[in-house]
Amino acid sequence: MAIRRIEVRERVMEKNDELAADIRQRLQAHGLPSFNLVSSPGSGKTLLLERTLQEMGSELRMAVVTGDVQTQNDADRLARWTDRLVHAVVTGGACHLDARQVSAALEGLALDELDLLFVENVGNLVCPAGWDLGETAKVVVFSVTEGEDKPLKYPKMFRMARYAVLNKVDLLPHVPFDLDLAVDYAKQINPELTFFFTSALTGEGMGSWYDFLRAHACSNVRPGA
Ligand SMILES: Nc1nc2c(ncn2[C@@H]2O[C@H](COP(=O)(O)OP(=O)(O)OP(=O)(O)O)[C@@H](O)[C@H]2O)c(=O)[nH]1
Ligand SMILES: [Mg+2]
Repeated sequence: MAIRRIEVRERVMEKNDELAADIRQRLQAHGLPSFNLVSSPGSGKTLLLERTLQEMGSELRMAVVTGDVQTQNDADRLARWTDRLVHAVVTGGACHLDARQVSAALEGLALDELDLLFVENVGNLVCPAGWDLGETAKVVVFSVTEGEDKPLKYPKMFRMARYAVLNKVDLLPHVPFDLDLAVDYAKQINPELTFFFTSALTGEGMGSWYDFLRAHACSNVRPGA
């Protein structure tokens, strides 16, 4: 029984990797970068994206696929800041998005009319690490209320990510959190990580995040340009 279950899981992962490769090819054909935001629940993924849509929406054409175990609350929040479709994937219990769900969401998007694609994964520091969604890079969002040791306790997520957003820096005066130590721990796990220090609430540090997005955005020609 146990052996059979392992085989099934391997087949599921194999199928996911095939679909992810297909997504990556489709996005690359449009020169479209995609960032998969992963974090523990409540670190600020949705607020970061809300502010990004609000403040960068006139400059960059962005679409979001957002996953939640239950409710489409995040999609409702995000839809307030964009006229583009926000895809809500309700996983119905699964603790991560998979490539099949992202692939289905892409069917509804005009990829050649976008500059950036975001995926907001289910809030969980374990499961989403192992699932390739065909993204350009995973961005781990890590807030100052979570404790400095999270990179050491959940190393796979920090190893799989290329970028780390240290969010809620507005709360630093109120919580015992050593920012340098947190960065040090994260770098022990993944020396390649590039960091952003933000408050999605006050807007502090968002400029560097926006510069990064500008630098990576696809320059798909706008109609009439
Ligand atoms: N003080 C402060 N609060 C923040 C910041 N970013 C998010 N929050 C608050 O933190 C809570 C969770 O934020 P969300 O954006 O819903 O977090 P999330 O990562 O999308 O959560 P899940 O989708 O449930 O995993 C909300 O009450 C936000 O207003 C920040 O930079 N500073
Ligand atoms: Mg959210």
